[in-house]
Amino acid sequence: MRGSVLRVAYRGESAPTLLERSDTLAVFDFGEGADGTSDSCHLRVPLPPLDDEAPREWWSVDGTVSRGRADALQWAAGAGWRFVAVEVDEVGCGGIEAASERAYTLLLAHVAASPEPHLQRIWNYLGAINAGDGDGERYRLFCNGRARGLAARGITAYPAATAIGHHGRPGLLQVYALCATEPGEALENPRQVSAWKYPRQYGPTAPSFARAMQLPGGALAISGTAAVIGHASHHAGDVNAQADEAIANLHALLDRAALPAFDASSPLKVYVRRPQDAEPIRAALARHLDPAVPRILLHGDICRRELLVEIDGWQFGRESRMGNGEP
Ligand code: 3EB
Repeated sequence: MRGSVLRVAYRGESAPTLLERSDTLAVFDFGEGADGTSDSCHLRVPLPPLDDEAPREWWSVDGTVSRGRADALQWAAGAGWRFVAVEVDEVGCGGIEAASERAYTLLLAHVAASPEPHLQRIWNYLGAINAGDGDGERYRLFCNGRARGLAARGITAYPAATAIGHHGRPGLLQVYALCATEPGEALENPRQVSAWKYPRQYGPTAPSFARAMQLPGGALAISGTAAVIGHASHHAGDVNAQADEAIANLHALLDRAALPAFDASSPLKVYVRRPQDAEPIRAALARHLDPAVPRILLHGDICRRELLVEIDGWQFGRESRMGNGEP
C-alpha cells in the first residue's frame, strides 16, 4: 500500500465543505455545538473543545471514497482505508460491559467482512468512566466487554487505542476505528509496561491496546498516552508534571519508531479532565513542542482517576512531507 496515503488534519472549513470532497474518509466535530449531518463519514464526538477556535478533524485519502450505513454502524472506505463507527446505548444492552461487547461484536463483524479487515486504531468514548469502585469501575467493565468482543474474533494483536470518559448523553458508548487492507505493526513504549500485561491491581481484564501502530505506508498512530511509567501512574495531583511525563512518553515512542520530532503534519489531541487545567497544559505543550504542531484540547475524563491529562496523535513523518493536510 505504499503510496496510498492517509492524511489527518484539523481544519476550519465547515463540515459540508469537507464532506462534499470525494477524497474525504471522515470528518469529526467535537462537542455538542453545531448540527450533525446525515453523512455516514461525519461523526460528532461528545467531547467539548476547550479552545476558542474549534476546528474539525479531517481524514482524507488518495482516491474516491464510498460511504454507507447499516444499523448501528456508519462507514466510509477508499484507497485501502476504512473508517467505521458504532454507537450503542447502554440501557438497551443492559450495562456498560454488555454494551462494550456488543459494540465490538458489531464493529469487528463489519470490518472482518470488508476489503479493509486490518484494525489499526480505535477510539472509545463512554460516560462516567470512573464511576463505580474497584473492579466495578465502569472503565474496568468496559475493558471486560472489549476483551470478550476481541477474543470472539480471535484477535490477539491489538490495535492502538484511546479510551476516554465523555459528559454527553448518558448511556452513549461511541467506538470508531481506522482499518486498512494491510496489517499495521504494533509498537510498544520502552518506558511503559504493555497495557495488555498490566498486573491484576488495575482490573480483571488488562486493557486491549498497543501503545502505537505503524500504519501501512509508515505513519505512526499513537494511542492515548498519559503519565504512566512502568504500569504506575505518576505525579498524582500535579498537572504540570503529568503533562511533562505524557510528552516524554510520546517522545519515547517517536524514538522507538525512529521518527522525527512532531511537526506541522503531526496533529495531537489532548484530553483534559478539569477545564481549569487547560492553561497549564497548553504551557507544557509549548515547552516541549514545535509551535507548528497542530493540537486541540478536549474536555474528557482519563481512565484512571488520578490521571489529569492524556494525549494521542499521529506522526506522518517521512511519508507526508509533500503537503500533508493541504487540499
Ligand atoms: C494507560 O496508559 C492510560 O483502554 O484503550 C490509554 C490508551 C489508556 C488507551 C484503552 C487506556 C486505553 O493505561 C489509559
